[in-house]
Amino acid sequence: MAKTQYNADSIIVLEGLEAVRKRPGMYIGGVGSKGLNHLIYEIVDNAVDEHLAGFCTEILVTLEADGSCTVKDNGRGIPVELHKKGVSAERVVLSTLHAGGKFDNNAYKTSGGLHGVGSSVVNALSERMTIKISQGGFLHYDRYERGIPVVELKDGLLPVMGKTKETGTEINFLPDDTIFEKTRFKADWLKSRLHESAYLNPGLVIRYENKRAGEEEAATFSEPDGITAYVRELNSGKEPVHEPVYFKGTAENMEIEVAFQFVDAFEENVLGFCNNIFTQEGGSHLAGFKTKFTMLINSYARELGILKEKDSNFTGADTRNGMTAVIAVKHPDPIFEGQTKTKLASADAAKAVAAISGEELELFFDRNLETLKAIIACAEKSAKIRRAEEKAKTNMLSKSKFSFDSNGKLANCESRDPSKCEIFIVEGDSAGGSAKMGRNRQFQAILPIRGKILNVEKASMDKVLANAEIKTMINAFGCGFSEGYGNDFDIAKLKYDKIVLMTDADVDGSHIDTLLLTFLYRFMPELIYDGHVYIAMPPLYKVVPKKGEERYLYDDKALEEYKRTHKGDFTLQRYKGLGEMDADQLWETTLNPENRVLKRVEIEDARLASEVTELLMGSDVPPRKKFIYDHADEAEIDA
Ligand code: TSJ
Repeated sequence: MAKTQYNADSIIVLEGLEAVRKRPGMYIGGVGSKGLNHLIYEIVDNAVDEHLAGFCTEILVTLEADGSCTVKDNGRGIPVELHKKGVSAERVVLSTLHAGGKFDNNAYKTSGGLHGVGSSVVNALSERMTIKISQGGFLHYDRYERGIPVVELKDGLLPVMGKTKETGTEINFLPDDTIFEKTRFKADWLKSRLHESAYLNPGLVIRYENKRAGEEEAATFSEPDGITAYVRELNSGKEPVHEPVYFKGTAENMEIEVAFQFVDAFEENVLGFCNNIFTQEGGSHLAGFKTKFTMLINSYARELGILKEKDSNFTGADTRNGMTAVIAVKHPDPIFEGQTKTKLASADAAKAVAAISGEELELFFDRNLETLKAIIACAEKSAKIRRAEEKAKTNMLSKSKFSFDSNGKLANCESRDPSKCEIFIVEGDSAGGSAKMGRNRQFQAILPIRGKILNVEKASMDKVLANAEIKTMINAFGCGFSEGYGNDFDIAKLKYDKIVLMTDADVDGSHIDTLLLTFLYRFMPELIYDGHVYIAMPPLYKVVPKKGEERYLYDDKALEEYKRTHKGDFTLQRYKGLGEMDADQLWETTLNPENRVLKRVEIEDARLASEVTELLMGSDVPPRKKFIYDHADEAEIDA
């Protein structure tokens, strides 16, 4: 790997570290336990980067008895020589805010989001930090207090404490208790994160030691089998369907590694990493793998005659029924998005992962027919259950057309972090069923509603509260409601950041939107003022060109634009309703935060809102729909 030369240009001096101390949350996400532990990861990641650069094989992390943390590696040692600025390069590294990527010692340094904010941030937020660097035969020493150096330099250079034949960096730091709510590192979180780093870096040995009174322990994390061992560990205690499959490859300047294994269970556990960072919110690398995997399983299933001509394809979720997978990519310049900046947004990662997965999976399945058949059997099991569920729902629907009975109620999400959760109010049982299957169950809840919801403007209070759909919504949102004299509403208790109305773009759908918004205006107006209410915009068209990629188009303008810019033949499919889309299409077009179009419902103030409620109560439907969409259009598109 190429060495980076140090010069002043490679360091961007943004501002003093005082800025970090003023707004620590901006740099480490928060001043609670999560932000606190993040300090250690930030330092450890520097040592892991030295490993990735090819110079470090061992890292030791110690939770000291005095509450501080020590991280030591056997790399080259942070450079100590005189920097252009007239001080030791070490001073520049630890006291200058530098943008991720500009001070790299390897091509895949963690950057973007909360990652790679740099050791200087940890320094600024530490009551004290001491640094020992073994390099060039000497042990060099430095010390900071709240980011300010307290050791006197000689001709700009660090004092030497003694001689050594070793090389490496050792950093000890104590978090500042005037900044953090608590300063006790979470040992369990740390261990699990260190183990994760060991799985992702098979050549690296990470030793952990806890010297705090009453919790003394030591552990070594070394995983020469890498992510294959990770998948085995994730599946421990479950019944494996086959041995783990592993492959890697390079495409688009990215290194890609995949390991997966199916177990006999109805669950899917696909984890993604980019540059050793866990991408909690998923992203393009996972999308690339999943798309390719679904395609291949379907085409093999047809080739083998398991899917007959009359059978419809397995959905993506079918093909991943029972799958545990780890997908790790190394990207030279990743883009992270999402609420917690843990979603990989770089489109080239999807392409690269799909390309490598396509080649390698074909090679593997062609030689391992038994494994292939076992995996297809998992998909068949899922499809069978899915079809039975769909049938049961259709039967139910035809039996009791507009009743509000308890069947098919809220399918909640797993996450209990309201800032990440979304609830989709979905019109119709078939769309509700597809949405339940197509969603990301981690953070997306589905509440199917059926028929027309009660018009709350006209109904009496007890009638409103007796209504099943309304009761379910009030319970689901968790924040109570306010009405005239009584006010029970507490927005702090809201369980979802986004409430998304998902109805067909026709008269009935528009009527349901209106009724739902009326309900929200009257009982929980703050949800709208605070921007929690959205309208989903499913696509109107799908175009499939003779050559090139198929696309979903969300309005007539987009269709015109497409016709103008695409010369060749294409077929045009018009979507009339949500019910026409299967679970995967619904995910692709309307649920997936990467592709979907959401419009936020915005109302300037209460006065306007009450006028709107009146307007909404008029008898003629089209103007009401128009109002909602006109206003929705002013809102920002949530991408
Ligand atoms: F930055 C830090 F303080 F957080 C930190 C850095 C903490 C720990 C535990 C280790 C390290 C670290 C940095 N270990 N190894 C390195 N390597 C370098 O900084 C380094 C060494 C040599 C060269 C070179 O081009 O010769 C370049 C770099 C970046």
